[in-house]
Amino acid sequence: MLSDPELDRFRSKGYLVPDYRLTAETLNEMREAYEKLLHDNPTLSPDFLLGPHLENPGTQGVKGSRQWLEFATHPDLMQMAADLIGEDIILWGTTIFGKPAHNGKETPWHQDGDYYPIRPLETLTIWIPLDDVTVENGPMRFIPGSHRQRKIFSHHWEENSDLTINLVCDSEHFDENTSESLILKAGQVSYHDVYMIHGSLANNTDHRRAAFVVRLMPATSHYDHALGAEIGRKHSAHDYGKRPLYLVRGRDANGNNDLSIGH
Ligand SMILES: O=C(O)CCC(=O)C(=O)O
Repeated sequence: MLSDPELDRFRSKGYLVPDYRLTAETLNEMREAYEKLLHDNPTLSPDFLLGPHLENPGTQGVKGSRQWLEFATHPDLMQMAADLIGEDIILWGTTIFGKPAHNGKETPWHQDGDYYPIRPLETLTIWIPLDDVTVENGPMRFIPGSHRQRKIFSHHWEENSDLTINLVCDSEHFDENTSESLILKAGQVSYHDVYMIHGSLANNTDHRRAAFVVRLMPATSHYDHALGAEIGRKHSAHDYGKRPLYLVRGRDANGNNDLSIGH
């Protein structure tokens, strides 16, 4: 599905907004599912909802639905993912960054991979806005090319309740002035590499900017649940020892992925 120039762009910049948009029908289904998710989880902050595709609630206690697994594995999205990371694919996570109107929190500059128990470290993220993204309502911002060294740079912990996550990439590793913002229509999608430095500003507008995020890894890598549990104990992070893996395409090419844990 992806053209050669699109593949080249992904390799050189570390992210790609393909020439593609989900249908209005799919988008409406996602928006309805999101309303239901918010309704079913009234006590949780919509800024960061972990694992909406899971029916067994994790540490955050999100009451999710399998419908999100269906959205995440939409055949077009999977085909583009296969063009980028190969035919063997495991889905290991989803999140919704809801950025509600008026007080949608900032996501500070970071790389995704810092805590991931995946060796070799690989993950392709699909970022799917449910609302139009404008300059004002907290678009994703990428530092193009920051993925090229295949390195996780140093991060520090910032205790600040106005942030969606608290691990922040140290500023000496990038120049914010080189950042590119994703101004997208709802239903467009973006793919980014695990080493990409990225973030998004707060949303103080009258309009929500929710985005559904899908984490995929090439099944040539190993999602190590034991390492995930260790990381989880150290950082009280996000169920990494119990995450169910979904082989969504091809085979477990690595051979060590446990596809039974957490289901
Ligand atoms: O949606 C956002 O504002 C942040 C998303 C993000 O950091 C990610 O998808 O890795």
